[in-house]
Amino acid sequence: MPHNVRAVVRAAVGALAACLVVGGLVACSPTVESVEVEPAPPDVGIQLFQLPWTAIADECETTLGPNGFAWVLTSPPNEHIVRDEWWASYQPVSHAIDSRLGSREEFADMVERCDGAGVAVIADAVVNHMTGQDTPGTGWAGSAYEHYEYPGLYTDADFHHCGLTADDDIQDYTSREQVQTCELVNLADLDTASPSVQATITAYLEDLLALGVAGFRIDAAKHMAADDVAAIVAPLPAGTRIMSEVIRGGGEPITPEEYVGFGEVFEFTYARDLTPPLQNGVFNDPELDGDRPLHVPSDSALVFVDNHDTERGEARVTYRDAAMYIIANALMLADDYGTPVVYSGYAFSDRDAGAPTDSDGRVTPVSCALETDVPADDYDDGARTCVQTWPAVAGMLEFRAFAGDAPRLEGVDAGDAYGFEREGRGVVAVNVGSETQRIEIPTSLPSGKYCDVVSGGRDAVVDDGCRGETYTVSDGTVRIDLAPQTAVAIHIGGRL
Ligand code: ARE
Ligand code: CA
Repeated sequence: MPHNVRAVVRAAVGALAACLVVGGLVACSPTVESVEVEPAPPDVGIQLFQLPWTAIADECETTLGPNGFAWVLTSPPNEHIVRDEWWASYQPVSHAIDSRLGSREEFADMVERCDGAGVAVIADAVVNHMTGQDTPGTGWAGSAYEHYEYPGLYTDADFHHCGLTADDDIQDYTSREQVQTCELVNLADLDTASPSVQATITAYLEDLLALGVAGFRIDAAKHMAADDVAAIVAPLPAGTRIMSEVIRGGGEPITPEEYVGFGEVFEFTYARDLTPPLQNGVFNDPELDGDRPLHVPSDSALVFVDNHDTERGEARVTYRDAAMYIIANALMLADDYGTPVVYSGYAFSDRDAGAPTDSDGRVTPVSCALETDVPADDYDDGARTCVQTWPAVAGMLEFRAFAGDAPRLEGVDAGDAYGFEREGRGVVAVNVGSETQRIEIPTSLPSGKYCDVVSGGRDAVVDDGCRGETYTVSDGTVRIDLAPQTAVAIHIGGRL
């Protein structure tokens, strides 16, 4: 790019950025007279699975903050059993913040640097259980343990021995008692109704809060009575975010609704509903009043395309199919339901394979800011997917900033294509078929040319054109010819 052009580009980007920061009512494009838009930084999180603290700190500064993520969900920070599999993280040996993802100092430094970049940190809190090891051992940070003995922390009396199944393992998810007092895959199940156990767990969460975290994912929350979780988090400061993992299960008595009284829950139905239309091309509008059947209310819902469990299980759309993954993420980020959590992990062919480590077993830091090939056509096992840097994802966060709380309008169906408007703010359209498909979407966006943020990414307006594709709104309609398996999104802040 010649020098003078780059200067103009920077000026154009600067104008947009100014309008983002200033707040108040500002016209975001010099050519739009009648439309005043205040883009609001969206509440969008990202799960950076098994990424070390030093690398997350870098990511906050180089990719998450600049791309507009409000918070990052880390993997569990606790001392854990010594094993190569990623799931060693989910077998706590103590509540020391010392793991193969980093030391306590590195964790504290990460929180500080992320805060400085405008990104809050949510820690994954594994508090339903300790290890699932039948033989005694020594944890990552040197703590000795036995299955039901964690010196200085928990002793046998602090654990459930449910006596309801042959090996005390959960066998029947339709039994509330089994799910909450028996063992999840042999993991020593804490008696979370006990006041002293509750106090020990609360102290762990308070320790993390003292290091500056904004809240917690409560791992395996379904396996603790909602009253127990409520008692554990009650002493925490107001505003602490509590995100319970309660996988909705057909025919199960324990529901996510039980956990919304003290925080948010991951709504697994959302991802399950998102995928079938991508495969069969049959889209239906959700009920457009914010309520959806088998979903918690929008304000309580954390939604995702996939997470570290589902990409190894039920998810049918993952990083492996970047085109469809972009479509799924675009639909989620354009939607008016829930708080989206983007997922970014590493490629694998073995479900259990941990992230690459150094010879001491520490997980290797990787910087996504240095990856230029995103999304990659093919990821080698262990390679980070770096979804936070995919232009389409960054562009959709910008779309969401401009969409604000504008309602989602009735959708338009055209063959394998589907699209909808966020009233007056933006239009998204996807084509999941193998043929190019034309779709015409009525819109109240002002007439003009708009830059697509899926192909162009964030700040897609450059000089007198678009970095990606350009689409025209005229006479209250936008006509889009969608290539096979692509998405398009235009918003009010991206008008030429
Ligand atoms: C590993 C081995 C086991 C071994 C155990 C103890 O795989 O064979 O017995 O260690 O040594 C993760 C891994 C597990 C791993 C575990 C501990 O996924 O493989 O076990 O760590 O290292 C249920 C729970 C839900 C849970 C999922 C996985 O309700 O909370 O199972 N999800 C969280 C995390 C996981 C993590 C754990 C909990 C444990 O996200 O990553 O496990 O901390 C229906 C039900 C769901 C049920 C689901 C699967 O859908 O509705 O409730 O989810 O089936 O059973
Ligand atoms: Ca339990």
